[in-house]
Formats: sequence, structure tokens, C-alpha cells
Amino acid sequence: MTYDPDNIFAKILREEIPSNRVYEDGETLAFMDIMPRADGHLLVIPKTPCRNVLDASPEQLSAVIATVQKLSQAVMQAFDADGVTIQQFNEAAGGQEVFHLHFHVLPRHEGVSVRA
Ligand code: DGP
Repeated sequence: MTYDPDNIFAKILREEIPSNRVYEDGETLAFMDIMPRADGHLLVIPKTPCRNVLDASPEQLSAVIATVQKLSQAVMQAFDADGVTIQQFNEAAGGQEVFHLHFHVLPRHEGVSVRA
């Protein structure tokens, strides 16, 4: 499987389409999901080309998961959440729709289901 440089998240990285950015460092970017399944649902991506976990280098995974952890702790506080769901999909059969590596971070509250 190859990396398509014209995928939506690559365009967000190049600022060719708008996004609601919430965090950025040298290796990673985080922005709000356009179809949030929970209040505060955000996405974390590497800045370098990578299709998904199957295609990722250890360095890309390390950088992205460090940001996922940092932002999971931040949304716990910001949304007064009881927990955080972290989701990640690989290839169409695995539920992936945008083919640039990304992790979903969803603040969760006791007794509240995520939206479809
Ligand atoms: P998946 O590849 O299955 O993890 O789903 C892709 C996610 O990306 C989905 O939750 C919706 C989100 N998404 C799709 N297009 C855009 C977009 O243009 N902007 C933003 N912020 N999110 C998007």
C-alpha cells in the first residue's frame, strides 16, 4: 500500500484546507475531528508521510503516541472526563477512511455513550 500525498490530512498539514488545530510540535499535529463522536474528540497525526500503523517507523509511532498521551491527559482535565478512549484504524477493512496515520482521542464520561 502506498501513501497518497493528496489525502485530507496531508492537505491539513500543508494548510491547504482549514482545521481546528489544538497542538503542534516538531513531529506531530493534533486537530479537532470534523465529525466528533464525543465532545473534545481530536485526532493526532505525524507530520511526516505515513499511511497507518502497518507503515509506520518506530520513531513515528513513538512521537505520535507521546502526543496521544499528553493530549489524553489534557482532555481529561479540560473536559472533566472520567476516562479517554483511544482509537486507531488500519486499511479500509480495518475501518480506516483517511489514509494518513491518525489516533482518535475521545474524552469519556461515566454512563455516556459515544455518538455514531
Ligand atoms: P478513520 O480513518 O476511520 O479513523 O476516520 C477518519 C476521521 O477523520 C473521521 O472521524 C472524520 C475525520 N475527518 C475526515 N475528514 C476530515 C477533515 O477534513 N477534517 C477533520 N478535522 N477531520 C476529518
